[in-house]
Amino acid sequence: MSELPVLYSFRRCPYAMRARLAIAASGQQCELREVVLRDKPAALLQASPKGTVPVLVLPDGAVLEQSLDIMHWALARNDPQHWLDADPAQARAMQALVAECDGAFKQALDRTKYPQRYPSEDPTPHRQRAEDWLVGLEQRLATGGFLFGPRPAGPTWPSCPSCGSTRASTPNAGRPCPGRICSAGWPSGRLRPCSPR
Ligand SMILES: N[C@@H](CCC(=O)N[C@@H](CS)C(=O)NCC(=O)O)C(=O)O
Repeated sequence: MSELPVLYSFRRCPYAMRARLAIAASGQQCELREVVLRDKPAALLQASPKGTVPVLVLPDGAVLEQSLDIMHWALARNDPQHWLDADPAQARAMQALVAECDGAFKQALDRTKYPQRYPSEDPTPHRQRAEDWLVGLEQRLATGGFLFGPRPAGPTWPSCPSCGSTRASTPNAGRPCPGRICSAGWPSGRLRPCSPR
């Protein structure tokens, strides 16, 4: 058994990204095991048979197999940037936004990015739904600087990898990416508009 927690991750997975972001922000040390999704290691499947990443295996053998659980594990240990600071009403609003991101937005995003997986569905309305949701985020950013006020807290981090993923899905020249939000500002904690491409 490793002395450090072991994080099974995939570089481009937005769920793994947010887990890694929280772990980095909290300063927790982990052993990072990058996996190939089409050839998952036996140790990952043994720890978490559902076969998604991220998965965090703690030194005592406990397994966290949801990205939000991993984020909360890390930030509960150390939250120097106060990502989790919120009054109860704000915390509920943040959770609702993350649920939208992981639910309706993700469904629309998948149907936009991978139309071949949904041959009986027209991707156009799904793309519109995804864009509408991103425009809502932009309106929040325009008023507060971040999604919930003047500093990066709560859902800024869980949702920004998915927003970046939307941008990555629209490389067609001449068309603005949906919602124009991109991930260019992560290191400084800001989401900011990206230029059309
Ligand atoms: N609800 C999970 C979702 C994780 C998830 O769906 N990860 C994708 C990669 S982005 C995955 O591992 N899919 C399995 C596969 O493609 O085989 C979480 O928040 O951790």
